[in-house]
Amino acid sequence: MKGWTGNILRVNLSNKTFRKETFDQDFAHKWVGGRGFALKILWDELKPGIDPLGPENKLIVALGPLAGIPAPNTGKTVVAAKSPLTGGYGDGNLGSRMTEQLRKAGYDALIVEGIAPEPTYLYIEDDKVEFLPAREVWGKGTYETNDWFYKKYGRGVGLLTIGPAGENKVLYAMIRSMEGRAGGRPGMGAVMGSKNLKAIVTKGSKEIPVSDPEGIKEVGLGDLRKVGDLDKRTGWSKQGTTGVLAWCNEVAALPVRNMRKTSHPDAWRIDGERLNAARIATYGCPNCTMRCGITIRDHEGHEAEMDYENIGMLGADLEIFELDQVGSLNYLCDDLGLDAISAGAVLAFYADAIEHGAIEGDFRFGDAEKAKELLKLTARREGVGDFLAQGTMRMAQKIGKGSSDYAMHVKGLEISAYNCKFIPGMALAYGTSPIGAHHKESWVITFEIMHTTRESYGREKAEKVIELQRIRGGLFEYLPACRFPWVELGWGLEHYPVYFNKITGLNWTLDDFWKISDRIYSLMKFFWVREFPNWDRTRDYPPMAWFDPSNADKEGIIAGKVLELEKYNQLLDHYYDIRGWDNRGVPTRKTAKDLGLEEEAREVEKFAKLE
Ligand code: PTT
Ligand code: SF4
Repeated sequence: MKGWTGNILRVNLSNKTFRKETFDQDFAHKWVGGRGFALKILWDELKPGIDPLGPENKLIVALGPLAGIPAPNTGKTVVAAKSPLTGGYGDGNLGSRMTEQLRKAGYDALIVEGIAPEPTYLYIEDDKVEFLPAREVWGKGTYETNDWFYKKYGRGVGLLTIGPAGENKVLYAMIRSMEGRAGGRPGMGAVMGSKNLKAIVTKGSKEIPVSDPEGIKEVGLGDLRKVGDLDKRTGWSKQGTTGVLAWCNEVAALPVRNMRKTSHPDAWRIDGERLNAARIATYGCPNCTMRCGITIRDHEGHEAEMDYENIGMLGADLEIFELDQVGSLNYLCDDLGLDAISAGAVLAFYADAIEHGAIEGDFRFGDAEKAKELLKLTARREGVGDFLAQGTMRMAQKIGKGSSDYAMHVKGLEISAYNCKFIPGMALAYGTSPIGAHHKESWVITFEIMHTTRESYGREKAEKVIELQRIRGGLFEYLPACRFPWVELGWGLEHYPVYFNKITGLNWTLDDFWKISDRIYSLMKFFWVREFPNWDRTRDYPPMAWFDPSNADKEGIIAGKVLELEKYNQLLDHYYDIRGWDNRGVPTRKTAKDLGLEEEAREVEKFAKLE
């Protein structure tokens, strides 16, 4: 079986044991890698209802055929577990040297089980696994932690770490890797912290098995150069992801004031042009010629790496328009190991609830210094930080007084930086994202605004959401590879079967991939239904604030407009119909059979009847 190592490393922190396991061709061909592997392992091995922060949850690090191969943007690693934030399936995808090192060590996936009796880090070098004390770095920020490990093992090792937020099980703590990279929004850092696991360090010396090594080198390296040239020609990475901020402001899609507003006259002060002008360094993931990370000097003099989502949520949504202050908030999230999207959303919701008299507090929109203090309290779970550490869904449940309507999350995961008060297709993309509200699954917003009308709730929007989910939430998450060459530069999807076939020796077409994407999406839904057997379609709704006429913009291009619930339900019906799911949003028996999920369907039927 070329293209896969065929091995999974299983490590148990409770009793310090490990073993190398193998998987067969059927497993490889059915789930491919990355998200596919992680999901199937978690489905098979987790008992429903387990505590995500208890010993029974498992942290999966998953790779796949493209991981670490010389081809465009193949430095991505998937981290996954049952999410403590949402209670459902959770994962994230981050650039890391772990991608290549873990594969060179001989594994396509790592399963971490149990809880270490004391702060620990894992050191994996080929067939060797060590459980080592992490006392010296426990409590330290991720920058200092990374330096400590780099000093000990060199900068070339694969390294995943958590900060104090993960150690203290903040429900939206993330995992950090190399410079400027973070992943696992639905609390993957908290799962790592609950296991007393500060870091995973990996070094490998083996060859990654490839069917046609010369062929992939020739095509892959040539294409890496072409993608780099394309990037230079278009100038995309001058502003990177932050180029979209000015556009969101212009088209009334920017999150402002807990998403109550959709644009702001001061937004230009934190846009991509200002960011590029303030740039002091550039960074990127391994195997990438685009290098989209932009670093600036923050208010306290740190080097802060910035992306659009972070600026949107920590800047515009909090009405903080000093770029260096937004940089400081971003730096703190990175150092403490907090997801910057959820952290921004939580603070915005807190300020909003205070403003509406639902809760007492002294935090106001625009107060950067107080926001920094709150982030530090959150990571340590001190004082009000313990409350903020739970995320908007639980905060709203505790506050009551109708605050759930403006807690901006779906399924417990905070909405990222696209305000869909009047963008039905993108609202559907958030509603149906299989890990909670994340733009990564289907960024339909540009298609919707540039090529259709915002007024429409037509079937074509549901079709487009699914088409993008197949590519973004499917293909790029299980190969895995960074999707930016395709999204941002228009690098054709037809290149990916070429890489895949040279690596595996197979002869797959894009249609083969879409079936796998659909299989993964249906199994992710089964995962949720098994955890929440009384599943109903309201869980696929965005927050009620987007349907509330009193929340409509008072001026501007969408003045007086909000989403309409009845029409959103029609759009959801189209979506379910195309997917072959029933009107609760649950895959039918027939769909399960068509996707090769009969066994999984039998399992889920123990919890909820299928149609
Ligand atoms: C991702 C989410 C994103 S998505 C951003 S900015 W983006 C935020 N980044 C954070 C950060 O930084 N620090 C922090 N403390 N919290 C952060 N939270 C937010 O997390 C990321 C890039 C980006 S930048 C995007 S869109 C693309 N995402 C990809 C993806 O998901 N899959 C894939 N196959 N390719 C992708 N390419 C792009 O990668 P999560 P990264 Mg991250 C500092 O993982 O959980 O999905 O959260 O991966 O290596 O940092 O690169 O405008
Ligand atoms: Fe990483 Fe950006 Fe390159 Fe993608 S384009 S691999 S996110 S540096």
